Amino acid sequence: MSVPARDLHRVAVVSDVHGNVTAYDAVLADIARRGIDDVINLGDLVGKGPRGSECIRITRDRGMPTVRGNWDAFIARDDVQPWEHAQWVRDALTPADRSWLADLPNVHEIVLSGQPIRFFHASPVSEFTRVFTPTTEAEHRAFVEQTAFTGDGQVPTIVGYGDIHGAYLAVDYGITVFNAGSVGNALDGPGAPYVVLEGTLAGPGEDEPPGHVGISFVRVPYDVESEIAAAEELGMPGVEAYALELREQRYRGSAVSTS
Ligand SMILES: [Mn+2]
Repeated sequence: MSVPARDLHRVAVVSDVHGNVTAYDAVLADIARRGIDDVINLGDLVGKGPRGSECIRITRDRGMPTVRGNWDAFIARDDVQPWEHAQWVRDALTPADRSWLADLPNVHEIVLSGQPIRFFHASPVSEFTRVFTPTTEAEHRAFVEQTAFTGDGQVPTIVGYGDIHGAYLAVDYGITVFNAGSVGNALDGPGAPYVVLEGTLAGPGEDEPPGHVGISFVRVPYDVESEIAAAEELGMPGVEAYALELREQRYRGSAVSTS
């Protein structure tokens, strides 16, 4: 009988880069060092940090599957932004950057080891609907709901998202939920976090159950002071709040959004 290819394949998952090129470069170098080619981006490429356009260029050049974050959506949508920092972020993007952001899909799906895995920025409801770590069965089930936002593909056994800037893993009720954390604006500790998924591209054989998917959390140190200096040099409004977030992982930004 023929045996399907069972080589392990690895996929890196990054999220919430937020214009922080220094952290993004460090994470992508770490991913490359591990020999991983596939990278999925869970959105919020822009805002909070100064170099959104460069983050978009890096992401597009690599052809990374990317879903739309809340910042991506409102920065791309509104000519006039509600506060100075957001206006500055928008004005620093090219028209091509903005239309690329606006056209991003809201969900991305892959299969590893025969398990459907779904990715979105914040929740299956929208990129603006924030959810934290699930504990109850109902909360776990909410992550795999089929909505107008996610479509009606296979019900996932694993869900990955970003948005809350805090990495975690919650496994229960047959549903695995992970948060990739924020590469560019982590609020759960120093460094730039991301996730590596490992499984087979081939599904299980007939009459075999789905295989296992490995989930690893990585944190990469990067030069925070050099990133803050870049933001200062570019004259980014709100640089003091940005510096506090990067140095101390303490949110002190605008009252409009916490992440
Ligand atoms: Mn974010």
